[in-house]
Amino acid sequence: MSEDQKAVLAAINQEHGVLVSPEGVGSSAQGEPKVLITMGSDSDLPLMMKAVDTLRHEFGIPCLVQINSVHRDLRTVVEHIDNLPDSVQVIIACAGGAAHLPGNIADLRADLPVIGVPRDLGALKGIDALLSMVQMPEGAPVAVMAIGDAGAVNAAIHAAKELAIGEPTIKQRLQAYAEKRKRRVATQNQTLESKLNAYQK
Ligand code: RP5
Repeated sequence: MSEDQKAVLAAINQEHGVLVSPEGVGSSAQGEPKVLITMGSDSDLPLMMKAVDTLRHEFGIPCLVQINSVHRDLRTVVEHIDNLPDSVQVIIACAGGAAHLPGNIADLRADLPVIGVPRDLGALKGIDALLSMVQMPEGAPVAVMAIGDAGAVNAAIHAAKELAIGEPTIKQRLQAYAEKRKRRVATQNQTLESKLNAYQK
């Protein structure tokens, strides 16, 4: 491990969250975190791993992952979000139910873009989280993604697009990702005739 990387890891503590990168998690991770992925509970983690894995495996972007609950421990959320490492340029925040986390963070960090991911949870299946994120009053915007899996993946892509403004390598990885999606359509067309034949009576 390089001296620079040792300094990055030494500067990250539990107050900042867990570093995750293409190389691994915690002490196995490398690079400076560019994104904070935060969520109200570790029950959101299966959903948000889709954002973590898209960021690190598709775009090579290291992130911090941290639990922050505005209905269980609001004071600690304020401390965490006030003291992010300077390298963090985008925040992705997920919550279910009456989902105040992204909106609260948008107020705390007027200097950083906040992307909200509504979790499909409970009696209202994520509609409650979607509306509470998207209907932010004027002045504290949250860029809200779709409810559930698509929203988690899209949050990572959106964060990568924001970072790509200043980083050509990320721009190239976004273009490679788009090419991969195009190839999927071509492959589907190649197998279409046999699929149509299977519908013949
Ligand atoms: C929200 O409450 C969390 O983001 C989670 O989506 C939801 C339920 O949390 P748990 O009861 O599973 O901890 O704050």
